[in-house]
Amino acid sequence: MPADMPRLKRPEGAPSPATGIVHLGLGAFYRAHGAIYIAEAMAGSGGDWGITGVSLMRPDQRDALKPQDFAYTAVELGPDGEKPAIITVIHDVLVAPENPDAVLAVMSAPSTKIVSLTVTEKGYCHEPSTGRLNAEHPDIRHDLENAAAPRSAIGFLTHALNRRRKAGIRPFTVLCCDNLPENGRLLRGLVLEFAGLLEDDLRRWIDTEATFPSTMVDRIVPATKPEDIERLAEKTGYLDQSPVMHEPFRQWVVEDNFVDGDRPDLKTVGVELVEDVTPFEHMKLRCLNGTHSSLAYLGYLAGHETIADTVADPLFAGFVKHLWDDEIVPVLKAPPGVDLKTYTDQLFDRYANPAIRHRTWQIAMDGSQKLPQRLLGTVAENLAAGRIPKGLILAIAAWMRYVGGTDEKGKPIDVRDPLSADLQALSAAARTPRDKVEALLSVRKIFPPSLADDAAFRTSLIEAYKGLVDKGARAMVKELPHA
Ligand code: CS2
Repeated sequence: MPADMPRLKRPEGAPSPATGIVHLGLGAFYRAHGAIYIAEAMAGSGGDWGITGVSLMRPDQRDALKPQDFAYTAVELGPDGEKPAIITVIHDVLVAPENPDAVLAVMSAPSTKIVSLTVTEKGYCHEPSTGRLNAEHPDIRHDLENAAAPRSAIGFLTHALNRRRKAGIRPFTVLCCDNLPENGRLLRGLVLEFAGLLEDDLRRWIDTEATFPSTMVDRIVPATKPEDIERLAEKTGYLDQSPVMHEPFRQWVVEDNFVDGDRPDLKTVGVELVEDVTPFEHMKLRCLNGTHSSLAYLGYLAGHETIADTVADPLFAGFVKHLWDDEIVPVLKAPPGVDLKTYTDQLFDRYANPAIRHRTWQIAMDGSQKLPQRLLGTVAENLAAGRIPKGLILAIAAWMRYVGGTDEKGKPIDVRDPLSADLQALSAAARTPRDKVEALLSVRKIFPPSLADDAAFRTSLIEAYKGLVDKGARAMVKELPHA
């Protein structure tokens, strides 16, 4: 790339609407999904729905985007090549630790109508197995004492809502866009729990006045790699330090429950506005994210770098179809108007897209926060129906092997998980495969007792884990039906 390559700039005449939305957690996913829908809704129907992004931890996004006036390129990676589009809907990015007051100020401005979030599963400071607030979490403890300088998403939401209440301003709608079951209801529960620890009146006000619509979000957005930046520069002739790469497919299902009905015109840009998101969320979390995690742990152990590489291996292609046909779909209720066979066939094609280099290692991150909603519910429902879902159980065993921190060649694995130190220590302290499985099953933040104590589940999990140690991931996948 030539050293004097011009930097991407906000195009002349791009509209600059006032901030109507504050988004917490400005990662690649939101910039390739929600932000694009909002930009299209405004282009078609107008409205002041400009976005102020907030990074809760690091300054990287702001530092990359600011010299570009917060414009960035979204690159669609489809079968007929790469299609870049310049997105200009974000007009400021704040870095919360640098100036938490500025974040609270924009969240409590009367023009802000929606606060949306993609802070990842661990950003909710909750217990994945129960959905309750982890009141012992250091950020939660800090935020209960520091109304003017919170750290967590829950702290920012509640303290900003409190500022609005005290100033006589209507609350904003809280729009959760993370892959959590009934994400709006869950987040509402967490905010109410936190508010209740502060002040009963605040809790009551949020309970009656604010809304937390649940959403189902879907688009595969692998992390941008340095070579993506280079390739894009060569193609476009400008340097974008923070483009996002995404597949053509997208879906957003949203409960139409906004404070005072105030929202962008989402319907005209393909957002499905429904009364109950739950069946859509279950379908997506279990069919997509559940198999994504299964392929990530088993694929990683088998030496595959990406999801596309993993399903290009016929053994794993058979495995994932077996998971859908025999273990996941039989215990799933289809959302209205959806044929699950068509849905999972399409999922397979999405995984197989060779342009999407989505690393198994990336998806393997934060498994302790993902397992319950992605895999454990489906396993429990199979067991209740008298079936042992051996494929999903093998995936859980692969997660256990993965968090042990050593791969099949004896090399260390870079395990990224908020519980990684505890999980690795538990695994290391146990001697036999049985002891290791039992030690990890005792982690109550992940495994509810009803599942951990199920004898058939335990036996099958120990068998699977032993098999992974003795024979390896590929051989174990091979032993399953259909594979
Ligand atoms: C993936 C998701 O990283 C992961 O855990 O399973 O990010 C997945 O790509 C998206 O949910 C797709 O909508």
